Amino acid sequence: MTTTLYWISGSPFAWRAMLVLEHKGIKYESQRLDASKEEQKTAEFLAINPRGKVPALRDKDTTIYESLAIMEYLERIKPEPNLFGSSASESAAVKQCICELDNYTLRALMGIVQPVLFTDGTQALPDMKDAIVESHREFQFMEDRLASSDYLASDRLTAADFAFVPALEYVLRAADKQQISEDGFGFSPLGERYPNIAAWQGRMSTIPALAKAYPPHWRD
Ligand SMILES: N[C@@H](CCC(=O)N[C@@H](CS)C(=O)NCC(=O)O)C(=O)O
Repeated sequence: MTTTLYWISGSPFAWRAMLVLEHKGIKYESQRLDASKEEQKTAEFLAINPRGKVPALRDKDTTIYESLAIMEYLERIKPEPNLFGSSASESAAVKQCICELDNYTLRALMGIVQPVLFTDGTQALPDMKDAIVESHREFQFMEDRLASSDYLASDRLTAADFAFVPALEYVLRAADKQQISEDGFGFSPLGERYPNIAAWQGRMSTIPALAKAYPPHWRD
């Protein structure tokens, strides 16, 4: 085995890299790191990613970090099934969508996910107001896009769809913490406000890679 993925269960960035590995059927060795033991900050791992973050990928003599770089590398070493577009405009649409997700959508969603899932939950709901408004704006972008296309960046599955899966799962997980928000922050049930995203989620759920890359600690 020459390809190794370093990941932390539940990391949305590692999750998308694993989705691409699984979907392309690339054999890889799984190196799961335990964030509670700060295994991503050991000297051994810092030699792989000096930023001490996952995902990181090793393939023969190549070491890469940053999920977008990893996904694109995987596309280059195994071009099929194509996930990064087969024309200049389709490739640009895929990258544009992933950049939007990383620069706007994930940032907005973290304003909900972080206090709900990663703190003791005592942060007052009013403090999250801006993040909720911003997150809905981002979801509306996705909703509108999915009104005219079955997938986010093209009329077929691309890496952009895999990049959005973890973000959606996170916000739904936070939304289902009913003791904090009775209306699931307006995200749950998803189909009520965002029928196109819910339909997309249904299509995505049939892809075998999704079950394979689902965070193991969320299964329990
Ligand atoms: N821009 C990076 C983000 C990577 C990232 O933030 N990873 C987080 C997990 S989601 C991490 O490893 N955090 C551990 C830490 O910072 O100690 C990418 O796309 O790969």
